[in-house]
Amino acid sequence: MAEVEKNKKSVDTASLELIDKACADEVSLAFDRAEQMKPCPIGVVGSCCSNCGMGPCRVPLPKGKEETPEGKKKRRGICGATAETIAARNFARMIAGGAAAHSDHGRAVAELFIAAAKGEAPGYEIRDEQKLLQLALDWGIEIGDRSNQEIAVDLGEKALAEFGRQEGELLFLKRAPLKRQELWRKRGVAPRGIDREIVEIMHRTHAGVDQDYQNLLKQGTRAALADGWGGSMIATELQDILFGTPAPLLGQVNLGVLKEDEVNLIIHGHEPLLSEMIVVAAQDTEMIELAKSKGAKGINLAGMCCTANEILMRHGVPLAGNFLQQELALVTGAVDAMVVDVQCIMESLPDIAQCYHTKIITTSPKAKITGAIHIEFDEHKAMESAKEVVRTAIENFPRRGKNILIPQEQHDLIAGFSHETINYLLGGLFRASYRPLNDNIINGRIRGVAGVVGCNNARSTHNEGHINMVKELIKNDVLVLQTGCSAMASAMAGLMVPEAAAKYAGEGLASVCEAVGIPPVLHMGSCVDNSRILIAATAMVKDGGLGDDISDLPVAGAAPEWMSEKAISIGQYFVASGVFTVFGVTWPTTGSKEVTDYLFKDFEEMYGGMWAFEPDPIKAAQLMIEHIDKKRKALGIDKARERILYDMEMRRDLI
Ligand code: BF8
Repeated sequence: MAEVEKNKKSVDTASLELIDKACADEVSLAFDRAEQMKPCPIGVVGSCCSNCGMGPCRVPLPKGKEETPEGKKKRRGICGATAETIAARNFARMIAGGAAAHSDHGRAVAELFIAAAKGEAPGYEIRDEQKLLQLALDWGIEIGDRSNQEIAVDLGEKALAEFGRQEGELLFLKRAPLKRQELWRKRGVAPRGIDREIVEIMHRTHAGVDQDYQNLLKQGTRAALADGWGGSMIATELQDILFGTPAPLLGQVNLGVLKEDEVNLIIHGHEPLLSEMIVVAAQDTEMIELAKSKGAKGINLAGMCCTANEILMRHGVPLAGNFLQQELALVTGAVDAMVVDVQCIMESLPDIAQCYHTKIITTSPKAKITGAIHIEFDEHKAMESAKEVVRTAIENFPRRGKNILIPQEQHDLIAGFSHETINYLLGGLFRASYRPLNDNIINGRIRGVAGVVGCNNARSTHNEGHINMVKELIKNDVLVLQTGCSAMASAMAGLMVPEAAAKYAGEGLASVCEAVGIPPVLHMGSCVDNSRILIAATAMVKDGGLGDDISDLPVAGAAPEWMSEKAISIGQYFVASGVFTVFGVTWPTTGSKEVTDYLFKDFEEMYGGMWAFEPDPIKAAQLMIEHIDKKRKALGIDKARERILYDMEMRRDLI
């Protein structure tokens, strides 16, 4: 493989080493398939409709031509659907897919939460009592002298009812700034039940229903808000109560976390319900003894994708890698089992596993893969399920072959930056607040805050977009909050340790990070934990001095390597919450200028936040900085940015 070509696949040396090994082992990877199969040029811009049996209808713009009134008339599907309707329907369906994935995750958490509170799920217990009581208060659940279990049953049932709420508004909307809530009501996008909004997208995008692209996008917005301020937020909050709210801890990232002399079990997917129990099962003496009897020194757990983020944030379990590294983990030849639940799991895994010795284990009745072993996770007997998974990995250890390559790369990172932790780190236990952050934004040491999130995409160089964008932002004094695969990319580049501030951040941001003792890039968790970023933004508004809505804040969002429908839903709820959000790689509505302009321009007037598309991560970061500066100007704090060298005493004054 030519050097240039190889380097285009990833910027991570561990990944490049394994891409070479896969080539030698004749294993086909997503990187190779992306080269062999180019995207359909009509589908990629949202101009293909396959919603009925008369199609698929393709309505592309004539090549190299601007839209003409005559041409526009011709761009219709068999049913008469215009290019605008088709692009908007496709976009809305992407939101529905993404919101459904996050929200069904939230529902599974709510169901386990209720079972745990009723004592029907042994092994699970309430870990964050303070958060339980706070949420019960917020939702008007009686506390009195009731036990935590009684309160938790009511809370879980109320959370579960949010999915099927037929009327009114989701309870968590009340957490948003008042002005934002009013805007959602005025625009008619304050969501009812999460399921209802998703079903309504599927109804409206059926052939012959909603044929007004603006009206379709309105429903898309409503469903996306039901994800961010509903399903995802429920998942995050209930997980915190049940498994513990994350606090800063040291972790490691990259495929170098695998161990040659231990049983390697990778936990991959999204819902932390089973993985929490696997963490406990792997520490069981019976399991450790079994591993030793098979010749291993111990059991090494490592995470992949968002499950990795969940168990890193709460237990410090190392991160093996992000989305495009799942196949590469198998190529090491050192993974004895990979257990998966739902979302972002490549169907190629069992095939690749056959070239080595790895067992792929599915656990969810919602996600089976041909060629995998299925060990169904039963929350009522969670420890039994977890032990069976761990035992399967251990028993497979002696089958490990000699064709092994574990790359050296692994980096330290500090994770665990929940909203509560940031609040505490900034303000202390008794005066926890975002005030110091706001003050440092107002005085210009911090220029603004960016959320950089989302996936890897085999159509762009693995991790390059994330790392370049984040470096550009922190260099320009923008504090970066991260989740998902994006967070892992930054961690692999060494950006999530406190020393990164002096090395990569601008002078102002570095001085604040050094004074508080935080990295310039904060890991806030998995993709459902983007809800933590919404809460952080709201806390900034509520602490004062930066306007009275999220759209007034000097903040921006991005997903430079997005690929999942979940990313589209996340982007849409950020935009509708007032955040300028820029995506890289590709944009799925460019087949219709009207639809794209509506999302990129008109949305700003409607919601204060809007979309943008820019595949170059540095240019995208500059767009974000421009937006941040625009907001600073509107707040009258643009003059405050000064350039001064700080001595120790001045640094102490920063906090
Ligand atoms: O939910 S960032 S590739 S792993 S979709 Fe998937 Fe994208 Fe990674 Fe997590 Ni989020």
